Amino acid sequence: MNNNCLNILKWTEAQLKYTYDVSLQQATPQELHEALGQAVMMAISDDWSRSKKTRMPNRKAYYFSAEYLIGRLVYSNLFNLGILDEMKELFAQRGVDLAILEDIEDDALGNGGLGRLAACFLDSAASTNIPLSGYGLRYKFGLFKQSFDAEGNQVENADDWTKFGDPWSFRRYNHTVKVKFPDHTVLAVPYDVPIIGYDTSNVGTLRLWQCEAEEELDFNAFNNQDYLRALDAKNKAEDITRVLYPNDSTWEGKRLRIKQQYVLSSASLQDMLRTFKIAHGNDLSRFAEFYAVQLNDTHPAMSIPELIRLLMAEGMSFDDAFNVAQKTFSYTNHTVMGEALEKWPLDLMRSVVPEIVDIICRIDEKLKWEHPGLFIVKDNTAHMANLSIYVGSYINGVAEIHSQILKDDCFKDWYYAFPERFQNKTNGITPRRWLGLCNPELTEMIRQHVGTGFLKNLELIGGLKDQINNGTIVEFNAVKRKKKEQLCAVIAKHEGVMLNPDFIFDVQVKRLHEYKRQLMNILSIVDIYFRLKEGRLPDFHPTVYLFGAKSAPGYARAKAIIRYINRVAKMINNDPAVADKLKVVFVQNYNCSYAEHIIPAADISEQISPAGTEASGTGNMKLMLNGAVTLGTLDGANVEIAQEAGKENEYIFGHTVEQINAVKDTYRSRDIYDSNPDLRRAINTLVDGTVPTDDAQRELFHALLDGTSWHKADHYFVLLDYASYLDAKLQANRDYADRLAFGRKCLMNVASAAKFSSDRTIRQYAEEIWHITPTQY
Ligand code: 26Q
Repeated sequence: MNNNCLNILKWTEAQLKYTYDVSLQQATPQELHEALGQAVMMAISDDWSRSKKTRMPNRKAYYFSAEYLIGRLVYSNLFNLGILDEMKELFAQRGVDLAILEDIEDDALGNGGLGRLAACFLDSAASTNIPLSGYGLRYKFGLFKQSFDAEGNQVENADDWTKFGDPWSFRRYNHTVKVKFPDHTVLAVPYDVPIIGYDTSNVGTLRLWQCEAEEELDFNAFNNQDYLRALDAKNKAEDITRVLYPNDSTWEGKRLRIKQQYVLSSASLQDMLRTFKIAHGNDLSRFAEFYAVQLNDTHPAMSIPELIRLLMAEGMSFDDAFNVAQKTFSYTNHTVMGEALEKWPLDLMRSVVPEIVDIICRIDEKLKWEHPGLFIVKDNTAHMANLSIYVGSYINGVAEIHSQILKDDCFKDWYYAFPERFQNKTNGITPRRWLGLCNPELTEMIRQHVGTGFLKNLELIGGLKDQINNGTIVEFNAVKRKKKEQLCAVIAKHEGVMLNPDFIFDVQVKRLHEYKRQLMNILSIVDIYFRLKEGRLPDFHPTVYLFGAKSAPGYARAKAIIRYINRVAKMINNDPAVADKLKVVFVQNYNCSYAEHIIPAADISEQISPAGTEASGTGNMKLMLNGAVTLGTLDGANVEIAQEAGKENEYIFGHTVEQINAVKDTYRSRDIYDSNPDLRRAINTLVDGTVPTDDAQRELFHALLDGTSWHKADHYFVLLDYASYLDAKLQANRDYADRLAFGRKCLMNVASAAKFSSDRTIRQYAEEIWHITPTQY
């Protein structure tokens, strides 16, 4: 038995005793989590400090991100330490089932893909010894918790994720920095989260800033019995990191959001300047020789003017500071959709960060002098993406097709001026969490056929391709069946719905957005439902359609779609005529931990955005790695998934980017509605009383068929792609009957997923953008 494990157990028991006065067996899940977390922190502390020191002398990279969706840390940390099974065993011997920690809530300091990508990157960098640290914000409330009311509405509840403590971070008050605003100065207090590498003693760091007041209590006001005002400064400071903005994919011009972005930028850069001086002395002109900063979208783009400001405050000229900044920063774009691009009104910005605005304007003048025709400031508005391209070394998209669209379309003029800056870095996912941890059964099966090492070197998984035969397919199908049984238990517990693991599991899990077309999915289900009742699909293999998605709280259309899906689910699930054929489940509070249950059980992965809208997607990769076939458009990373696994092993449908561009100006959804009676009947259920209707559903109906003042009808081409979508969906359903042929497709997906390891992605960032090499131990 591993010595480490026994120590951790011993320390856990000691912590429980002296902080809660309980035994291992008496401890609540929260108490056990707290104590075990502290014990693990003790166990890794030497490795952590050694890792920091070893990195010190060389060039390092920093990931600046407003979001980190790290999920539940307790299992993944034990997993990466290689002791998860042993610890489970040790606890079991003492009558404690570590599964009780399933009650522990996720760290959800992110919305979706962009935040989860940041977490995967940190895992990959730590595991491959790449010297990368993360900087972010420690929101008091992460992404809201979601439930559904009796009508099927999304209800949001605050995610008070630290209410039982936070054993996975250390508060480092001695590294506190001050961040100045015109009307107050706040403290940014760092909390360091260790990023434990897999199969290495390297431990990386995620440093999260929490805002606090310099003076928590105004004693003058207090003495005058003005108790509320006595706390003004405290609240005003703490407000800044109070809550994560729950929008993904739409930009919102809120002043508090500027403050968040500025705190992230300023605090992180001040911290880097401090460590620079310790390691390399006072010659700040050499800053970029040692530090590279990756901007995770434009959310931290105020770092660019802020670095220039800080360097000028140390005596550097504007031109020299500009050059340092340009060599330091690179920018990753995560969206092609106009409404997501950050454009800040200068007046609003000036009222919060006046000096930053002055510097942006100075940069803009320089740009317009050098490149008339390009701009950062236009109509008194700062375009943060343009700023990031201009004062940066590289800009990259997150899948081949996305990076191409950036060059051809969104940033065409910029590509013309700076072609050498444009790169692609196709996204990836960490195989530790998304295979090893969430699917130990499949991991073990793969190990038996290709040996160990593939969780660290996913290229090895390709070795499976030669071993796909009836034997391994049967084995794979048995694993899939087991994961479905486990998921059924989870769904029974959390949703109170009983599912049958013999059904096909068809899964769409991602944020709720019109462009992701959950509406197209549910319309096809309604269509299938009616056809089944008419006996028109005699050989239909029983299928459960699973949805998991949160809507931004202010996004009325997305909320209407959730409600409609829930109403359809209720109708179908209560209809005995289809009980043995069809189920629809919309799980509540889809998050990282739920994903870890759903993804291994999926047969079909729905990736159905219109071509040219989803930058990459990463859920598509997680589902592929766990042996689901993709039912998808040629959008984002789906293109590369089909390339890697072979188109014959996916269900690709719909218009391509070129085809959409060719028809979009003349496209009339109503013509399709008029000519396709099955689709018409499905769409009519939005308004005809088949399920309870309401104004918002009527609005969805009209948006599909008539358009609105701001969008033409069916902006996301639901009707355009519908027929080929349904064809592909029904084809997959027929193909499933041949369990060997279908299982072969699934295994081909598993065996072809190597490219989508975030280890590969992060290595490419290191080599091609940051120009850094792994630390040697
Ligand atoms: C911006 C300003 C104000 C408030 C919120 C925001 C905001 C927050 C989050 C804007 C966008 C986001 C998140 C975007 C996102 O998750 N994009 C996804 O990034 C993934 C990783 O690259 C891709 O796989 C997805 O295709 C992309 O949608």
